[in-house]
Amino acid sequence: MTKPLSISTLPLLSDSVSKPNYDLEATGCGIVHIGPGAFHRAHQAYYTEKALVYGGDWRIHGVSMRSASLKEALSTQDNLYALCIVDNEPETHIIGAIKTLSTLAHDREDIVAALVNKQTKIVTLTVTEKGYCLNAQGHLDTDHPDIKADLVTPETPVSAVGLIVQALAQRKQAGYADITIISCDNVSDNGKKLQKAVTEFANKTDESLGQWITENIAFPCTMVDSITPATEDSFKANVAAELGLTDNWPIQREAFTQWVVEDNFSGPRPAWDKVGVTFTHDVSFFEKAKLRILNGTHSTLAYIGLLLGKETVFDAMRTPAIKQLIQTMLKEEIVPSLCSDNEHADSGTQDFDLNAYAQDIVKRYENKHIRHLLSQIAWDGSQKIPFRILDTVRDNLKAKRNIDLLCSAVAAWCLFVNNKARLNETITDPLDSMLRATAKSVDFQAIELAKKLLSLETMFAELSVNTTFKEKVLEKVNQLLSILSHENSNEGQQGSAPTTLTESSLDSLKGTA
Ligand code: CS2
Repeated sequence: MTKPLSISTLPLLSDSVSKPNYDLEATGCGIVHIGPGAFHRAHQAYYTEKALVYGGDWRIHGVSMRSASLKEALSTQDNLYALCIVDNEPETHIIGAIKTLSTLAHDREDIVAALVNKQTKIVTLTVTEKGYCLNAQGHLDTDHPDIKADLVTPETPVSAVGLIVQALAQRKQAGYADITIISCDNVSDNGKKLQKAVTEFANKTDESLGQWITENIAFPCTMVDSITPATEDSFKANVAAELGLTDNWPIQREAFTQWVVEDNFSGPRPAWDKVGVTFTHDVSFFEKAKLRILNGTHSTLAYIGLLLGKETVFDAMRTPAIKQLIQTMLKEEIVPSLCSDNEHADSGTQDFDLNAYAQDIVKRYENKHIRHLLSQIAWDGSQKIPFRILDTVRDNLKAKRNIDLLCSAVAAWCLFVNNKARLNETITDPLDSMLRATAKSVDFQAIELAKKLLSLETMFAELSVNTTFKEKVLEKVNQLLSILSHENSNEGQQGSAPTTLTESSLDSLKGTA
């Protein structure tokens, strides 16, 4: 039987696998990470692993807010795991940066103790968009069930915001202000939004705590980037064959990785600057460019690709009509929304070549080694679309630029919701039951559903009453329906599946302005 990966089996690995190059047992924790999913393990933990070579007690205590599956999976392997770089030049790294894993339901006291510990100087978070419990205006959503519960019983929080406030209250008492709280999620102005959510929560329990947080605790903004598909069973089997050891939860990512962090810390940090992390005084332009160019087109690919029967980003990009749509969307609707952004003229971003950046991202989508499921990217659409698509729509409406393809992405999401509801399949989205009930209430009529979805204030904010935007999305729903019925009838005639689009199939979605 194959032995498990662990500290004692590390010497069995071949030299081609990189291993922790510091004293694993003697190195303590200095970071608490909330939400240790695949992205954290492939990104921040990777940078921290490299920085550990420069010394310091900077290992990570990972905290899962809900699921115990990671803690269970890695418990038999000393929390070590393989990170595989799947690209033209593959690499395998064993990451040892995560020293401890805890879950809120089982280890609440240990988690709070770790957050309050004097040695903890950094808290990082990857809790996804929904984990911030924000309303459409970017404030703490006090109607959110988790926030409501935490305001009633702040000593047993269930939200990340409530947990951070609980720990900061104790750090205030102890006089330990030297801690920096770093959001690593794809949320625009992520640090500022987290700071707002935390101080708004704190003010509701104790105003002096809110003030102490505002005056002492830094919440730098960040831009994080690396494409990290979820782990599938076939990948696990390949990793076991390569290592000669079992790993219950290896992870993979592309070779490209980037982390830009606002240089605003309340205390010390690992040697991240020596291992490729960029520190700058203003992250917002990087963040906005990445969210709109990468995540905006990713979500578009997901909803349009799934409608057209594609499975992965690679498959979708191999379809000329879809690739063309993405290129046009970048050139005519997304990149211009960033070029007119003069706010950041002094932040060294004037030289940023947005077109080259966009083309590099398109190339990354064409990485044949990555199997990135569109269904994974389609998760949580109600939470992602506002940051990825709607802010660009707002800027374009203001500047009287085209919004046709951005609205096509929103229209494709409406059809995606309708299809899932009709098939009675769960939608991975916090609004799942409401979305499906709405589709059912209109008898799965796509246009009627789109009208209802577009009036959701929580998702569309002021756009929920913007006639130009709403009419454009409805026009795109109609166009997509007619493209789909045309494709399906062709398919029927030829008796072949799945649909193969012609180059011009999606042409009608493009604007004419
Ligand atoms: C993707 C992102 O799943 C998704 O929604 O768009 O996770 C994307 O792969 C990363 O942001 C890339 O940095």
